[in-house]
Amino acid sequence: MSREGFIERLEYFSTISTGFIIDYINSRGFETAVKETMLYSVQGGKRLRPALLLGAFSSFSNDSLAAALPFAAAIEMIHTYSLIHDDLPAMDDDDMRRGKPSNHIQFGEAEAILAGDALLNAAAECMLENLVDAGEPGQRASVIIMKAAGAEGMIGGQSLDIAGVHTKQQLKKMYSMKTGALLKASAVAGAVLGGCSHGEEKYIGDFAEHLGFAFQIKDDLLDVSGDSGIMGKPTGSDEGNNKTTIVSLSGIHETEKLLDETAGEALKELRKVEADTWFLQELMKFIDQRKG
Ligand code: GRG
Repeated sequence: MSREGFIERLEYFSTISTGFIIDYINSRGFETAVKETMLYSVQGGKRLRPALLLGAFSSFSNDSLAAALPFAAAIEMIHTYSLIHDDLPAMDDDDMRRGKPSNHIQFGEAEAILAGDALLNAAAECMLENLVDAGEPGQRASVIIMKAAGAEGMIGGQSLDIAGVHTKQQLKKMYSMKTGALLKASAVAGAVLGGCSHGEEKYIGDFAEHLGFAFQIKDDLLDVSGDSGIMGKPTGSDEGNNKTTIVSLSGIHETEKLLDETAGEALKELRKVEADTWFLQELMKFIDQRKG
């Protein structure tokens, strides 16, 4: 499949998951300020997690994507809630997100907290409403997603980050929970919904662990050398906040080498899977080469 074919597919996954999320929020029976604040933050973003979920699903199933869409939407709503809460003054205190003022800058802290809470709740609702149709794979996918978002995954990682990390080992553990867990859950939930075997689930999980680490390595590199216009947020924030990152511990050259090695490891795992994983392979390369 060509690079153009990949970008077309990525945009398609992004369009359908965004459409699903916006329709879902709009279709809810409430007309309070929180609807506007939720809709504000779900717009924008690369939709990497829905792409991973839908790409993994398509590797194992030729069925309509409709079966996987509620789960892709749920994971993106969880990711968006984490960004809203992460930007709050009590957390990372960031004023810009997705190329516009962060939710709390636009609407105030109280509304931003509620927008995040409501998105997390909507994610659970969205999956639960589809459990009858999605059957046992849907139940497993829901558990995979909610666990990855919780204290064993993303929230636990945020807690480790707040406590402070100083060594490469601590940093890797923190990254694997804070950002890696949700990325891994996206790929594994998609594969499970698509009907992968037990063995394939393990390979997809290992692939996604490497992909998640590569994503974070790239994020650290972009913070020192990225284009803030493309990224939709200021660069240099890690150094400004005195944060330990892979770049601060290893330097740019070593970090670039580590990124190549980690992306290579991810692709190696995919070669163990018999299903056609072309989209996931291209997504790994896209993350490696992304500029924002
Ligand atoms: C506050 C509960 C809570 C959790 C926060 C994941 C997380 C935990 C915070 C995110 C903080 C952050 C900016 C980490 C750097 C890596 C990262 C997740 C970047 C944003 O993800 P992208 O690049 O964003 O996929 P888009 O906007 O494209 O979706």
